Amino acid sequence: MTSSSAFSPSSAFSALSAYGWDDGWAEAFAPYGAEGLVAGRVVRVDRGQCDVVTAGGVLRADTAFVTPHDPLRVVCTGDWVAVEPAGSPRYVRAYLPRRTAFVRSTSSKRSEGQILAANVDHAVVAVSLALELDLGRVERFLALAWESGAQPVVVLTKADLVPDVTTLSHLVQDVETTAPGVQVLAVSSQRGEGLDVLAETLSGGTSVLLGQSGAGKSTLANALLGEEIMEVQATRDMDGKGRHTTTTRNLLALPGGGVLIDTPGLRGVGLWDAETGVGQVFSEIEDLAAKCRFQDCAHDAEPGCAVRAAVEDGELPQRRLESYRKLLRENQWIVAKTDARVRAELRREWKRKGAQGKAAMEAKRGRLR
Ligand SMILES: Nc1nc2c(ncn2[C@@H]2O[C@H](COP(=O)(O)OP(=O)(O)OP(=O)(O)O)[C@@H](O)[C@H]2O)c(=O)[nH]1
Ligand SMILES: [Mg+2]
Ligand SMILES: [Zn+2]
Repeated sequence: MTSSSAFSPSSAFSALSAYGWDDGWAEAFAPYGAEGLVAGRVVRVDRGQCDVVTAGGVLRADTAFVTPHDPLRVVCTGDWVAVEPAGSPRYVRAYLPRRTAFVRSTSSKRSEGQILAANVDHAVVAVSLALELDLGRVERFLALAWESGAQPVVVLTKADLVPDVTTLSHLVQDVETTAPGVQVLAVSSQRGEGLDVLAETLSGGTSVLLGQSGAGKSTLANALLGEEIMEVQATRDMDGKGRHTTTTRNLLALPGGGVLIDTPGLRGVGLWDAETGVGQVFSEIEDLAAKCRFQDCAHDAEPGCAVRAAVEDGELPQRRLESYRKLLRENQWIVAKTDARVRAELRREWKRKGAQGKAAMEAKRGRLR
């Protein structure tokens, strides 16, 4: 972006609209504007500093005021901020209330959430076709995406590596059954297939690219941008333990409209309080569950269970039910680590189950005696 000398509120509006500025942001920013602060969007955060795109160009600013102890309230890529017009350092004074936020759990041992991107409309889950499809991982990314408030899109990358169209359409179908309500696209950044359809989908709003390291996110970003902006790794080992190429997040305006945020590959995608997200990923299971005889059916051994009936009919894959249970359990665990009330409820439940299990064991032993 070049800096403009003719700085006026209307030119500010048009310069920032390519970055997603709209009437809602203008309204939220108004009190800061009255204080003489400058509006901008964070394109990169880097150890206490961030780059902010403003109507007058990209500014570097200090984030000390917007780096509180709570990791979910730290300024991040995608935030709209109010920056001081001058100063050395120049400070980000506030960020505007977020519409959506993409949060993951940082590690399985700690209950800390990490915010990856803010104000995102589409979450693009990049899945490489160079590796065997891991539907469980796709479901995990989708749960996080739904929970964030963004609309997920699954992009199967490196389609040029799939030997024939029949195999490719089967792969797309497999992912489609795993992702109800989600658009699934196969693309090749190398050959260009599928890029126009994707560009169209992303043209309205802000999108974040998610996926494992090596999935081809940065290559895809470059292909959509039509220029080499993101650094791409030349070679890599296929086990996902390799060096992460993209180390900082970047936000860029797409030529066909829309804004794209590239992220470094996520080694672990821990859920972060994603019960609603999990429910949406497995919407067909939740629909079936509504038909179970008991409202609190655990789909184990209860009579009149519509979910188990669907598994027996082959209508619902067993893998899918197990995956659903696993993600729900994991999510309960995350929530339990953070919310004392839920934790207490779970403990009571475990005690009850433990007592039931013990009674059942004793009864069994009694019969054997
Ligand atoms: N054959 C083929 N290879 C691709 C395609 N897109 C990306 N690659 C290759 O996949 C490798 C990884 O690509 P990147 O774009 O760096 O992957 P990334 O998801 O950004 O990785 P991180 O930044 O580490 O998270 C590179 O060697 C790319 O050349 C494609 O469409 N076809
Ligand atoms: Mg990358
Ligand atoms: Zn049931």
